[in-house]
Amino acid sequence: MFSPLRFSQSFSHRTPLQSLKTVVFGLMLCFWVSTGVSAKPENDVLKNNVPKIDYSVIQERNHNPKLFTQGFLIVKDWIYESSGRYGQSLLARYKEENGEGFYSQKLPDDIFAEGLTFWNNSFYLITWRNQTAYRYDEYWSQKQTFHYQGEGWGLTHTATQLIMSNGSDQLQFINPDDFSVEKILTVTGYNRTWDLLNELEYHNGIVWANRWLSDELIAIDATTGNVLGTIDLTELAKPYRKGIFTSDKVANGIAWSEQHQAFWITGKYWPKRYLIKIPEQYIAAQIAEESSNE
Ligand SMILES: [Ca+2]
Repeated sequence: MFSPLRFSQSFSHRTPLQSLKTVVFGLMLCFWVSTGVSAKPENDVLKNNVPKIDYSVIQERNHNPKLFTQGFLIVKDWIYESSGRYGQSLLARYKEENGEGFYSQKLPDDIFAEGLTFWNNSFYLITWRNQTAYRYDEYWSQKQTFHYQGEGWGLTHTATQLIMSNGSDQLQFINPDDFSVEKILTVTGYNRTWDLLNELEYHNGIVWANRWLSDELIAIDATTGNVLGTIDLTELAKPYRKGIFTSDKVANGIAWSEQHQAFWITGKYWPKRYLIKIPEQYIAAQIAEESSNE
């Protein structure tokens, strides 16, 4: 938008009255333009109505910047991660509190590791395009292999099922015994598309999801697929994105900390992880119970 001051200066050879008229006209034009811009179509208003979930960072810790974080979770005070890319994929673990005790186990070169979760004393790992999932015991000894259709992106679990994303707007609920798809939930709400769902974390009736290439964390009702709200991680991600559109260094990784009653979040190649506190209503279990009673 132009400046009324600069506009009047460019006509400085005119009389003071003419210049005043020019300034007044410029100000009116500015007002009209700004009013016009703020009058948004109804759909845009609806988009903006997605509830924004506030958060505060209560701790900050170093994160291994070599990890292309795909799976991110906590088991018994240890953070577990799966790191992606062909030829570089691995499983890693370290202490939640201080990052000490770092240990990693390389995966075969032809595997692009994606989501990781822990259910019934077993780790489950999915792969991007290998259409293969692996079950490991708690010491990462491989115990079982499964095959599935499509791509594998994020993985988490409820008490009875694994939940898997595949880059679309759908969540697949999977039987951990045979990896069969038992239910598919489409994520909907606010007239928006919620595709590119990536890393996941289930807690008390809500599936939390990163969206690829976005710094937006989504809260999804695990019973209905309705979006409950979003957390904007732009401020935390900004130093790593450096304003450049890139598929690297995006926010990816959310892990529930039972000890802190908060979520650790991180991103691909991020040198930091952050413990964020969110409002109690999104931590308690009422949302899923209310939904399932409807
Ligand atoms: Ca997770």
